[in-house]
Amino acid sequence: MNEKKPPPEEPGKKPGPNRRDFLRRGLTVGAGLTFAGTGGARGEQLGIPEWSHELGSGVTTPAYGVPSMYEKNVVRKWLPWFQVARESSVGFAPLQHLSGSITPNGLFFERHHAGVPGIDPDRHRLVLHGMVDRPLVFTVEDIKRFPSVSVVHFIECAGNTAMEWQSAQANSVQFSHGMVSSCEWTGVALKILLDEAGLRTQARWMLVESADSAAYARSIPLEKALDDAIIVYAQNGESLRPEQGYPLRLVLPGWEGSTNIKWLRRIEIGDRPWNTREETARYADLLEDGVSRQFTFIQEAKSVITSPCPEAPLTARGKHIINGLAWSGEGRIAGVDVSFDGGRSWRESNLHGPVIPKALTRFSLPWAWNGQEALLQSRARDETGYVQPTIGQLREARGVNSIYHNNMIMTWHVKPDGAVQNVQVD
Ligand SMILES: Nc1nc2c(c(=O)[nH]1)N[C@H]1C(S)=C(S)[C@@H](COP(=O)(O)O)O[C@H]1N2
Ligand SMILES: [Mo]
Repeated sequence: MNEKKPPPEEPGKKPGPNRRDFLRRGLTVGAGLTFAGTGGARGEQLGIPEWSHELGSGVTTPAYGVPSMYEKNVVRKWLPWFQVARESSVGFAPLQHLSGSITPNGLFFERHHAGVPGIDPDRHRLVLHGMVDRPLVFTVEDIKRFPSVSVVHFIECAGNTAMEWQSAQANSVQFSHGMVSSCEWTGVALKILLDEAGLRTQARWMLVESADSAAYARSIPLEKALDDAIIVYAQNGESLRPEQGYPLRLVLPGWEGSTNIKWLRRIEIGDRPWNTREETARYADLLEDGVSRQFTFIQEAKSVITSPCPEAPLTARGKHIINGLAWSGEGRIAGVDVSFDGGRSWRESNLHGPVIPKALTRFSLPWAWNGQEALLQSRARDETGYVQPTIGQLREARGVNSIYHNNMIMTWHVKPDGAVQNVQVD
């Protein structure tokens, strides 16, 4: 399959001798030009680069394309001291390198509680049982025969930005916010499968369980299951990646990452939550007074500036575009305000459409930077009227024992030399 055969000549498209001569002459002229760099300070001699006078490599090898060799630093990263065992691991998405609002599949953040199982789709089954009239077993092929939907949604781990509850920690947008990503998901509305099985009248909750070795599981109110839950098999046009749940995954738009069960094998319908290990020992918010908030499913509005940021400092004075990402688990982003003075004054940024509910939305604002210090912040608002809180407001409401659901306004301190540092302003 991967033998290198030259592609057949296309007679109609072959450049004639005249065109070639012209190109050669054009390049020779270009070769002597002196270029002023963006800073204007340093001129650069540009010769004819080797790629302009050598044949390229024919059709792409490897057959599944990979990014340019010059993009090798655009990768997921993990922290050596933070959950890198096979029992529990996190890979953070490089938000500072991304454009637009879709995360490429190979850069989607990953969070596993028992590693990535290597599931053979032909041997995988999805069981739907419990308080239903007709228990059902689906193959992956069965699922693909139902009418499908393709929708763009973010997934964010409830633990994204967890390190910042007590003080500024991660001097990196990849580590402070890289547990959010967004894809176009393709699959079947869960409601269709539930209708097929027939819900009993007492049915209120469902248990969703994984085929990984941890049998990772969560309880989900049926209201959500019947609203916009999807059983997905594809992301951004191709089958789910193993690390995103191949071959079947539950997507609950706008709800905390941990409810989006990967490698989904079982749905049980019942009349109350199961209180799984994930619900009792992991995904609860402990408040200052000892009360533990359970089933805090929604990822509320949040935003972060991804350029500039600690990984992308300002390298020259003059015109810049501040840009970043905003999202809300409640619906559409209505607006994102940007502050240069740590939240004392705000300017409205531009949203890059289409603004899709429960999806990442890119925002930007031009900025002339002349070496002045700044405390850069972004503040998202969503269509429900909710406004992203400050860390002070969050601590007042939830104390500092919390791990999850930190959607605070992030502050980047821009220094006179253009370096950017994570700081906290109440
Ligand atoms: N089966 C299974 N599903 C899972 C997990 C897991 O470890 N096992 N992790 C959950 C958590 S905590 C998050 S944040 C998301 C992460 O999804 P991703 O790895 O596709 O980014 O998957 C959720 N679904
Ligand atoms: Mo998570």
